[in-house]
Amino acid sequence: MTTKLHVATIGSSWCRAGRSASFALFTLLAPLLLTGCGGGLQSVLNPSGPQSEHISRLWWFMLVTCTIVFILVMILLFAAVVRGRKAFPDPNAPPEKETRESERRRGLVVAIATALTVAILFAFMVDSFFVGRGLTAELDRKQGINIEVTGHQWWWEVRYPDVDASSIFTTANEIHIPVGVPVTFSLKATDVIHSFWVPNLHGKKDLIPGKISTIWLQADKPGIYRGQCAEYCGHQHAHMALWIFAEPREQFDAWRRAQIQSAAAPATASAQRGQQVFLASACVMCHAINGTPAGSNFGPNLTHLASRKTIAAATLPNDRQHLAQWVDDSQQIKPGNRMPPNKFSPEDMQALLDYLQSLK
Ligand code: HEC
Ligand SMILES: [Cu+2]
Repeated sequence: MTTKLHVATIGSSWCRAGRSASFALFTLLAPLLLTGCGGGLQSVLNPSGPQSEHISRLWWFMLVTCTIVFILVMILLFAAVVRGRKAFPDPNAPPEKETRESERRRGLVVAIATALTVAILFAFMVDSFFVGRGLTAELDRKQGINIEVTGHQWWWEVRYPDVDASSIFTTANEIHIPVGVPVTFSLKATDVIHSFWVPNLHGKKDLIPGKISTIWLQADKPGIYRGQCAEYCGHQHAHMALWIFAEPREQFDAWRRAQIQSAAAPATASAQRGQQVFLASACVMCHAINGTPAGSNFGPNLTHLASRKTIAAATLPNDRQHLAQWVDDSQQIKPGNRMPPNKFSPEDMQALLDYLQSLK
């Protein structure tokens, strides 16, 4: 983004002659800029796992080959225009008779160009076939961990299954995974089709109501990767993002242990009052806080809300001010989302915020 703006600013300050050059440069660089210039948190060009490595290699192979072909075609076209002008200086004079020799030469050039085109397209096909095989072959290594992701309008429900029922937990929009471990995602949808896409780690995979699809990925570098719903799913489709936190195993295990716990009992008088406000209002119709009577899974599970960096599918930072705005009237922020406004007295609101922020 910043790079794009930067280039645009430079472009506009150039003189007229420089402008067409800067436009050409921009056109050449546009694909790179659109993908975030390779260093991005949400970029196909910054592969951080084996799958995305395959995909980005194929991408570069196609880009470089097509660029060379494009430049060659332009050079030949230019040469043909220049030569054509020289060949017919007088537009009214009849063209020279073609000799058999030059006709044969042209035929040969066309044949070579056709053969090259077929060879290049064939190379693309073979390479994308092997990339496709590489992406699915590793699925057979059914080790590692499983995560279930359900797409809702417009947020992601994330469930960590376990053979031990007491270790199962549910969170939302922020997915922690261990580095260097294959992670199998089971993808579901309850309303419309969504698509799970974390470009640094893998390609897209649709979430289709009534069907479970799986995608396998692995993060080789620790880091935070942004993902996004990649299938138009209604009004707030653009605000349906997610974060993947790829962490060293010990850090992941510590996070997991904390998430399994029920919510901490409110420690202060204000938080206690906040809990009562929560339990006495509509929140319990839609949200679960494990360890309290609130058990609905219509909306995101709030048991460890305060451990998340963002709320509302990566739309807002998770701080007191944004939490207050969200609870008061989330429709101002994310119009059409499935949470109604809530009107509280200032004291009740402060108590509720104290409680929500205590849910570490
Ligand atoms: C009719 C159902 C409903 C009610 C009632 C409701 N919510 Fe929600 N809430 C949702 C849904 C759905 C979302 C997800 C919205 C989105 O991101 O698109 C949500 C999101 C949230 C979030 C953000 C969670 C996250 O991790 O992104 C918080 C915090 C929250 N609600 C708190 C409350 C509180 C507090 C109340 C009661 C005062 C309440 N909600 C009442 C449905 C509801
Ligand atoms: Cu979606």
